Amino acid sequence: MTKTDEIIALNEQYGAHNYHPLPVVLAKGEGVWVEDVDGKKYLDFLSAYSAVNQGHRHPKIIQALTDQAQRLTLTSRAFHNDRLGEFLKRLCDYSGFDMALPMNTGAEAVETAIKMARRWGHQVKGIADGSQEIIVCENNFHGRTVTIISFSTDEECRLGYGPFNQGFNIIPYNDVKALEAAITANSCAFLVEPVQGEAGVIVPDAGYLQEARRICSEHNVLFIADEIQTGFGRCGARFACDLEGVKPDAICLGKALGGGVFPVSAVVANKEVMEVFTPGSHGSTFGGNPLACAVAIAAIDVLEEENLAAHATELGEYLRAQLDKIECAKIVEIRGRGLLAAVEFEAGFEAWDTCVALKDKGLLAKQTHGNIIRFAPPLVINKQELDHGLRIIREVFETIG
Ligand code: IF1
Repeated sequence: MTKTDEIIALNEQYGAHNYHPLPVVLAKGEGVWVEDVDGKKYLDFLSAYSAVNQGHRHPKIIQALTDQAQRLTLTSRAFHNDRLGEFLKRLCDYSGFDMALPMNTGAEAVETAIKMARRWGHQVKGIADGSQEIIVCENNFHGRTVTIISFSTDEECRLGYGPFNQGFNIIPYNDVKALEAAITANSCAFLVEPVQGEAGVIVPDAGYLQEARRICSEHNVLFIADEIQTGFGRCGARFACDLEGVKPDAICLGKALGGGVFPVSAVVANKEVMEVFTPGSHGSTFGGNPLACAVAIAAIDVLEEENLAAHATELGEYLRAQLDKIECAKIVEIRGRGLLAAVEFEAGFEAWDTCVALKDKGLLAKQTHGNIIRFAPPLVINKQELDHGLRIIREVFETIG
């Protein structure tokens, strides 16, 4: 048995089988590269689902982590810590909002936004408590808590997990008429991914987000963007909503906010909305811990100092243009924003073997919905590395037929 097989066997025996990973066991990472237990190197074209935008073990982020680890790591929110204020200010300056509420995982940020929207709906908009409605989109992915999967349309995520939460109204994505029609006097928020990630990098029509924003404003409904995957430069701007000149009422953030080190998430909003939270009404043991704050400040610094959003725009256009040139009859569409790209193969195509072939040639990517492969390298990737990745992709795709 190889080392790889041994470790996979351990995972299989002792770990719940809630994933089906590619057969590769990673042991090291640096920048856009990861290395398996046998020392074989791979280009990471998944970036931990966009949590590693700054690249693996970015020196500045690791420095912030180790410096802070020498001083103070966790206090709970029962006391103040000397890094939290600095982090919140940095995040508010970056995002253009008044206030932030720190949590850990993306799902917690979404849960926080749901609570905020419902409370705002009751206390500010005057909806009877318990009647608040949140409008969401088909094929959404916002996380895996019971509340969040209550409004998922993916049966695999929901099967056997009922009873579910009420108060969600599901409409088609990229459909402003459906949004307008769905709004009632009880609507408190519209929660939307500016580009749908898990659905397969679905980019809405130009003007969709703007129209949705306008409709929400007109009906006094909060426009809440889930930028957990699309934010922090991934789509070629600080936030994907920026690409459309849209300013949400609140944004859910996570993934790359943790700099590829550990979970840091947050909701940002303006004062009138965030003010609904009062002491005791929400919280988290780990949210806003000093180690997370130090890492997140460095994570944002790196995005800004290295101009990673602009870099993602430039290399993203190049990536899609090059993917477009690949001759493979089974490809039906190439799409994306910035360095969040997807190749869709014809219906029924199973991309697992293709991902294994990519892996064997030294590039890691994962399929979604069987026939879509997502390419989302760390934003620090340079042109040479991207070309190297494209060579591998071309070689594999051109053998598909
Ligand atoms: C898994 C996908 C990506 C997210 C958006 C909230 C969350 C996510 C827009 C929750 C998380 C994940 C989680 C991961 C796979 C991954 C994913 F394939 F499911 F869609 F990124 F593309 N909002 N996305 O994309 O954040 O609680 O996980 O920190 O296996 O569940 P989390």
